[in-house]
Amino acid sequence: MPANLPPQYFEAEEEFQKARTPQEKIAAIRKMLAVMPKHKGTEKLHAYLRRRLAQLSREARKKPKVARSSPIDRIKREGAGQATLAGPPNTGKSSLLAALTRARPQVAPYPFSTFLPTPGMMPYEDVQVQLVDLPPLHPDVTEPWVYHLIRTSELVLVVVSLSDDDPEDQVLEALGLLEEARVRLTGEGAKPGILVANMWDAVGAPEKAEALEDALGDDLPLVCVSAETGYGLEELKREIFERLGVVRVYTKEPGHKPDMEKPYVLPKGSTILDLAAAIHKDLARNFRYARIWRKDQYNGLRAPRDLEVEDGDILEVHGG
Ligand SMILES: Nc1nc2c(ncn2[C@@H]2O[C@H](COP(=O)(O)OP(=O)(O)O)[C@@H](O)[C@H]2O)c(=O)[nH]1
Ligand SMILES: [Mg+2]
Repeated sequence: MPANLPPQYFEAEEEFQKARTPQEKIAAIRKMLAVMPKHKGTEKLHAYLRRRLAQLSREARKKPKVARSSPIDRIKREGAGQATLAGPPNTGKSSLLAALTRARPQVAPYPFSTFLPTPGMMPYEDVQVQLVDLPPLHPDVTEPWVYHLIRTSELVLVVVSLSDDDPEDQVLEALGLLEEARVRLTGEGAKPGILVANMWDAVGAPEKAEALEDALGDDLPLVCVSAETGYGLEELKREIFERLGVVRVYTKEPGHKPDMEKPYVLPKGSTILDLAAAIHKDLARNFRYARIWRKDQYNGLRAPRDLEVEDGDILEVHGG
């Protein structure tokens, strides 16, 4: 039996085709059902449209998928490792990021001027280290994502100010807040950290730095700097690289000079086989042997695959 559908039905069908949202589709189907004559010939179509309508209503009731973006999504890991800048308000964390990288975070003479994590790349010799500036640590206002970024970074720079009356108190408060957030920077098995005493140019800074060294020097390496004058920044860069726990390994092809431009950066404790895997996974599988050049020690010696590589090693890896 022919359905004999009226022209309004086909109009509604066209609206359905063009509809983008479940709501628009539902409206079009309701219209199709409303204008459709009801008789034996339209029974099946009617049932089909009712089913479709129920399905679309279910879809429409589901919560719309809003893209919830977290500040963490702003940080894409890059370089030889990641160090976070943590500490009380107004100690010069953002100023340090600006002094060590090309990033231009907001620097302000008042506290709580940093709201979002800001990454920057710090050049050190032939590698780059990612520094991440953060809002300050404070018992009431610090959001959980700040601690999350600290926890997942390789190194924490605890920045305090030598212009503060009591920098030691600043350190203890920061370490306490970090510990509450399950980030322990002192003691056995601690996460790598550096105590950065900024504002070396402030009046009375050397005396306060000495007191800090006496109180905490055994627990955390202390580096005194001034983001303003640049004092101590080279030492800080070196300390950052050293505390990241990585080594740079250079490679060479047989009969060629080594590539001293682009080192492979590997975690300390990596072996020659780990290096082979970093070069190419097939090379680790087909590993035959390697030759190693190490300052004052090896000069092209054949080395076993489980030899630990050291910073500055040059390796020639042979696969089969
Ligand atoms: N004298 C001096 N002032 C600094 C130094 N580093 C930062 N400041 C100032 O301290 C204030 C806070 O700096 P900022 O980087 O915003 O601190 P943050 O809140 O820890 O990010 C600003 O007015 C900076 O200009 C420094 O080494 N010496
Ligand atoms: Mg800041």
